[in-house]
Amino acid sequence: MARLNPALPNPSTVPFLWSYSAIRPYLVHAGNLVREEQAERRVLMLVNPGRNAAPYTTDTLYAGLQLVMPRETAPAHRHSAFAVRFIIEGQGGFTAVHGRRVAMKPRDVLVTPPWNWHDHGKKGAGEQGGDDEPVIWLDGLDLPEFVHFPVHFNVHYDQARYPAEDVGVDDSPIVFPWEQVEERLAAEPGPWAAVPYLRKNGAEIGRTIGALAERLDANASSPAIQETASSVYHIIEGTGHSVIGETTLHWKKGDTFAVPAWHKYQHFAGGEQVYLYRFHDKPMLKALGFYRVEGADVESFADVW
Ligand code: 1HN
Repeated sequence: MARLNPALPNPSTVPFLWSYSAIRPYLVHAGNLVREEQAERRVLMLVNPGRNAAPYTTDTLYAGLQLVMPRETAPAHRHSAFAVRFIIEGQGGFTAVHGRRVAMKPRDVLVTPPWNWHDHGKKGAGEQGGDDEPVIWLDGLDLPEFVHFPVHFNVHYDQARYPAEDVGVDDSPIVFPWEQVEERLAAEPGPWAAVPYLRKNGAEIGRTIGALAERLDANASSPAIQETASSVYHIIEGTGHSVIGETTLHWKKGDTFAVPAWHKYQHFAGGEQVYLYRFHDKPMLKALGFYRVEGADVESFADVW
């Protein structure tokens, strides 16, 4: 009974940082080792040492780095899981989502809604906009939920690519161009600002997962927050550190870190401007009635009939 009714949230995952410069060589090595036909998706899973098993980056969120080599196709499939992708590096990457192909530009965010056919590719040297380098992005998926709800479906399309037409970034609801996000952040007052990625109708990008971008001016800090949501953060630009519970994580551009539920967290920028990308499980927690944040009136969490 006590185990089922703890006094406080008790996530198993721990605050943890994956250094881009430390893990990128393994991903690039996998690009040469694991052939296109051997892997449906070539991903370096960011497995939290607190659980030591995929798909847990936090207890409710999966994060991983995905790599596509020039002229490759990560073949078309569709699944119940939702995905949000932050493009880290590489020119000439593209993703086709349910019949519409869009460019994957560094710093843009792209969404793959549930049950949409999707395949990813990358143009090679000699193709317009392509070169010999891989494209690399950060995937965020709601995969841990399907451990509790074992109802996940994944099907393969019978060809590598689902038929798709090219669509401009401005005409696609699944792309969030960085230039627009940067402008919105610049328009916010104060040394710390956060702007959410939202659908045109104002809804969160996913039923399970939401995302936002944050700006911290040089030497600024974010407000300290303790909430039942967990998050994955990625450093778009700058250096600094975060205090998460009892842990301090120092970060720089390209790094990714996990913030488990109910660990008080706060970010501190170094001597230059910082941009952070974050995805979190707040939409799911709110839908289920599990969202709670320290400092709010606890009586407001009573579901009074
Ligand atoms: C998946 O389907 C994708 O569709 C990315 O790009 C990462 C990690 C584990 C299982 C399925 C994708 C994934 C994945």
